[in-house]
Amino acid sequence: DGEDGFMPLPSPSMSASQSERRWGDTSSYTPRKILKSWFKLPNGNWDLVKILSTAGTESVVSLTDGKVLKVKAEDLIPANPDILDGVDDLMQLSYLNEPSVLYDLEYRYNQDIIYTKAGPVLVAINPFKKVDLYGNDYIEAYKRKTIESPHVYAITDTAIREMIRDEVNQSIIISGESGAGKTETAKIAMQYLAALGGGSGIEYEILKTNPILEAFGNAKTLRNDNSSRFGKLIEIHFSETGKISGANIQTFLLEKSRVVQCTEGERSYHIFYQLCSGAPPALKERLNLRRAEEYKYLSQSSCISISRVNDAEEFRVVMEALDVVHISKEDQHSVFAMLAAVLWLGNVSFSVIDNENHVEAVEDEGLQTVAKLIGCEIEELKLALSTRKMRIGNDSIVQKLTLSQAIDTRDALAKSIYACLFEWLVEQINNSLAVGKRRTGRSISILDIYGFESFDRNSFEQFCINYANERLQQHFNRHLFKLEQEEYIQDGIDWAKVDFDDNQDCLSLFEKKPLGLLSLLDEESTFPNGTDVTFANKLKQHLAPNPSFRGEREKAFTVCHYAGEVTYDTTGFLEKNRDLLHLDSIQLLSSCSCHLPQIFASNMLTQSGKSIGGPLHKSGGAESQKLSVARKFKGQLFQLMHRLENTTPHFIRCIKPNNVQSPRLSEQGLVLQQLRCCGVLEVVRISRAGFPTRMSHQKFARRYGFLLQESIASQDPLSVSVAILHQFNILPEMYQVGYTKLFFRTGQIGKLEDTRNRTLHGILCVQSCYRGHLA
Ligand code: AOV
Ligand code: MG
Repeated sequence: DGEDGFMPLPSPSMSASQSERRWGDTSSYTPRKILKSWFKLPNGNWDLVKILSTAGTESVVSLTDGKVLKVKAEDLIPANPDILDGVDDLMQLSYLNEPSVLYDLEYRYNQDIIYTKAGPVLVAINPFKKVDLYGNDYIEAYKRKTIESPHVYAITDTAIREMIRDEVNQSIIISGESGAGKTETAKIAMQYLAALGGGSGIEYEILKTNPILEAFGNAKTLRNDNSSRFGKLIEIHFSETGKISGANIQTFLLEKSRVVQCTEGERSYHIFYQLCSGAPPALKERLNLRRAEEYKYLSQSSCISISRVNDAEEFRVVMEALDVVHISKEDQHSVFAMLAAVLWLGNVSFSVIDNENHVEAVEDEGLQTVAKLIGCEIEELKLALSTRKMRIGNDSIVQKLTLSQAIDTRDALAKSIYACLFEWLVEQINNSLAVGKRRTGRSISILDIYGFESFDRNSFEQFCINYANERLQQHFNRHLFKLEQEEYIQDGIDWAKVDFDDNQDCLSLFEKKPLGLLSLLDEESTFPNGTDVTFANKLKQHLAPNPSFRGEREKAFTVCHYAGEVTYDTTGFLEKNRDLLHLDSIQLLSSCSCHLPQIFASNMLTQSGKSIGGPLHKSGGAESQKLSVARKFKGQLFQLMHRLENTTPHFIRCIKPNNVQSPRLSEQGLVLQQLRCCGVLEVVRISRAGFPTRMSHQKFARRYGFLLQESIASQDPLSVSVAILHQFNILPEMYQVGYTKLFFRTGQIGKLEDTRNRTLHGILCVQSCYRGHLA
């Protein structure tokens, strides 16, 4: 209070919305003394107004366009003095309120400064154009610390230093809505790591995994022309000397429905279009490749090309990258053959053969080419697509399929081949990246998953994606709010608690057993008679009291996510969650003469714990039994969180300034909504009041003790620590001494580190000079 020397006035009643003011320093605000204020215009935008006079509860203000207006004093929100325009860190703002934060971010964004710190979090606003902030000169400058401006390079540099200093693994966790810039940010971080930790050549391989994974795992959606349709954690390993020694990539739930079906205006995976337009003539001929337009899977969404993207050129890049990560030419050829097989499968058609509407696959170019590409007899393929072996009692019978059953079978085969291909490719890449056998156990992991999505129509894929984001948000909350504050209280330092939006309610809605979204989905998926309708009804019946849940008309339901409400349509939920591939299809793949289909089949069988010779199935379906998709995904996410818990996290929040992917356009409402829901503003408030750096007494004494100029009586860590603090003139308000740790405000430990490094460097120089002299 009174940080500007003004007498605090009684708080005005909450008239500007609660959240606009919630963390604003309203109590120290008096419109009479401050000339500039924020006033919300009828169009919802904030205007920086001048206060001309104030009488009672009313003020006369002049708007930026010159108009003069009489307004309620309580509708004015304090603006910061000009000297604080465009500060690097939102923590430095005297008045921390929504319009001031927006103004700061926009002020910087308009000068192409897209990065800003929000306390410990890096905020990155997508420029949607090339900005001159990257490359070797910048990397060098951040390495030498001649630039201080917030940057992905700076946060990555901190991660490297802390990994070495604290001997703790680090993680860089990137979040934000779809299209906000996570994948680009992850690549920028990798670029910096490669530049600093490079030398062995493995860093080059690591960078080349990006074009490969993007080609096979990214696609154009309505939100983002290069949207990641899988989650990725890349763990980069370091040697004792701080050099990259290898890496490992873990991927999460690829959206496989996209292979056979996508919304109007979206595309399937980039690699298909790249292959069709970029394959050299010989390859084209071997795969019997056509133009993308001629494949049903690619033409159905009326979107073949992306503006400013040259698929043929991208294909060249991918082929080169495959060489770099040591995928042999033969394997590459097999990969392309699988892709072509998927495309041709989509063109397989069926004709009705009897009056019970049973069908048979038409023996045309499509069917023939698929058989050739995967290496099986045409007749076998035809059978696998048109019939199903069933076991009833002790008898095995063959059932013919109807058109819709046959199409489902065909599409399921195409999806499985693609998903297996993706997994196999990641495995090959990992084999190649695992060269550094002498592991030190030190690593930096970068997490880039699919961002929160809300479309007009949301299905099972959005359900999984948004659930993952909900988990990640909790990790963020835990670290920045819960753990932070718990630590202060535990260590007995003065601290007033800050509230934050917890998303536990929403997570429980998903995870509670037995009455949560995931459990109910699994339960309904195992009922032979379960349908999307019975599933939706069950949700409404059991989850209605949960504040994060709302039943909708017909088959829909709404979840209140931390990032907003999303209404899901349950159509296809059960089937996508079961994700069954008929045993006939698996058997077909295992009998193929090409090696990839065989590998895929055996992987599928291991996952479902079945062997081919074993019994087929109970009556109903000869399908492989395995974990449901949701269950498996939940398991993966728990494992991921567990891994991240053992690292020091560094958070980057990407913000999407507009919904049309265009440069220079920043919509206040959209930016604000993202800042609000992810808690960035509360983080700033905590950090401003808090002590982000901490070190145990022992560690502090050990690390800086040798810098003491005078010897002290007691050698216990606390006494040594206090002596160091005195010698370096660290002001009392800049630190607190806890029971076990020392807590510092931002920037304090930096001074000590600099002195330590300089001193150590001096000692090393002296030693080597001395040795040189002796020799
Ligand atoms: P996302 O990863 O957050 O979305 P991307 O990283 O794919 O978003 O970014 C979307 C697009 O924004 C990119 O293709 C670039 O055109 C542009 N972009 C983002 N960051 C930058 C930058 N630093 N400089 C220049 N352009 C940028 V999703 O994967 O959809 O959640 O599932
Ligand atoms: Mg992405």
